[in-house]
Amino acid sequence: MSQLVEIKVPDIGDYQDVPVIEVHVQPGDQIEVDQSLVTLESDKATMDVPAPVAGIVREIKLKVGDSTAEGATILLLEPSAVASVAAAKQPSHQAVSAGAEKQVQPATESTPNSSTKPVQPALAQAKVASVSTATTTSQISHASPSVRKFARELGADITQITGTGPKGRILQLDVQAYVKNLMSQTRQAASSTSGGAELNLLPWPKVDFAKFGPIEARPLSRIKKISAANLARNWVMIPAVTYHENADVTELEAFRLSLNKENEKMGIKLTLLAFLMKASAVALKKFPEFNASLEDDQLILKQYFHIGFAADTPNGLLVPVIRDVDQKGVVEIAQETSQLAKLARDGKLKPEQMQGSCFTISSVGGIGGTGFAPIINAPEVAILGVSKTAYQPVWDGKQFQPRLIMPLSMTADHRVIDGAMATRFNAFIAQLLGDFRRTML
Ligand code: CAO
Repeated sequence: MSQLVEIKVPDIGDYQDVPVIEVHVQPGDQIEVDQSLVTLESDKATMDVPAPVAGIVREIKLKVGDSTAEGATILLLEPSAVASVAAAKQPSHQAVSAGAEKQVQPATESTPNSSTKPVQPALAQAKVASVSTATTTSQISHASPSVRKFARELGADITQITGTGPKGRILQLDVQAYVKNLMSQTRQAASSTSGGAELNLLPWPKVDFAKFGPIEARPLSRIKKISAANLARNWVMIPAVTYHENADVTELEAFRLSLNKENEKMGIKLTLLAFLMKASAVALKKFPEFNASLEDDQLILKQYFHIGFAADTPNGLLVPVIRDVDQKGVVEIAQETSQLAKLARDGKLKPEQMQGSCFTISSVGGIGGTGFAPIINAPEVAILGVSKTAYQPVWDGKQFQPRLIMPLSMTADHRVIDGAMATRFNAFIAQLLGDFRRTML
């Protein structure tokens, strides 16, 4: 009967009752020197116990969930001929000093927030003692604690990863490549039209804010979560450019105020938004590429003119849609926007009232601002941002005149709309707002 060695937990510092979080081998496995046997996790660090000698695992004495400490037996190993020389020279059941074997790299990883006390330079090496018994073989994953921890954090199954390091060791790069590959497969399966973009971004920074002062964690509303995902995709996927223009709305505003005075008793209020909608529908007709969506390699040009408007609600941003704006008058548009904005604020908008939009207007003019870069509401190709009108001195050739100026900020998808066309579109809208009679032409 061949001689067995008892592999023990080496010096792990002052820790007692350290939980076993992974057992990397099983009876019958052929293992090599330095191969990870188990991973222990103290409150400060994750530590791998590497094999001090090569051989075949005969019996495992620890399991996941056990608590252990220095000197506890991990497993019984039948040393292979070459690697076992040093161990075989030792008498049965007698511990071999860790330092007597090949030196092993420290294999610890501090957890975030780990305090000042350093963990002992790793599990330098498992202690070995000899016993007796018999043999078989198999292969297992080979990775450092930090790489195992990294894989665990990403939810990656380390046993499925192929190592490219020395002796097939799994490196952090291998884990990244594995996760990247999985994500890319998932994306391809999820959407054949996604374009296959791979960002290869760094993980989001994790900060324990409470370390710096009091905090309150407030869950995002359902609407915010949905719009966050949409906005992030649109921001990343669309090569967008924002073009700025000033519209002189002095006459338009005077006209609007006079109409509102006339219609006061009927309870009808015309807002600038209604005029902007009407002007946009006229501009979309003149510039069909703005009334379009990019689908694979073709542009879908729409022959209807439905326009969405961003509505600020207590639960987040919603975009109600006015249908067939080109066929409606400003009064009707104003009434519909006010009804839909109320439904949005009351959380009563129906899904169909938010669908089918060709172009979106985001007006923060009632609040303020001098310009901003709105994010396109995909699959649309442009969005018009509107900021607060204000009197500005405008040179008329002889003198400065006080004119009411509305800042327009239009973001366009550069894959469909180039800078010249975008600027023409903006200038045309400004022209319509400058003399609203032009919308009838
Ligand atoms: N410049 C100056 N004043 C403006 C203006 C502008 N561009 N646009 C509107 N106003 C004024 C209105 O005239 C009104 O004043 P009076 O009550 O004296 O007439 C006041 O601001 C409030 O207007 P309103 O908000 O009632 O009406 P609206 O049609 O301008 O806007 C709506 C409706 C739904 C767009 C708006 O309530 C809203 O939610 N805006 C925010 C949109 C938003 O969040 N966009 C950002 C999206 S990206 O995060």
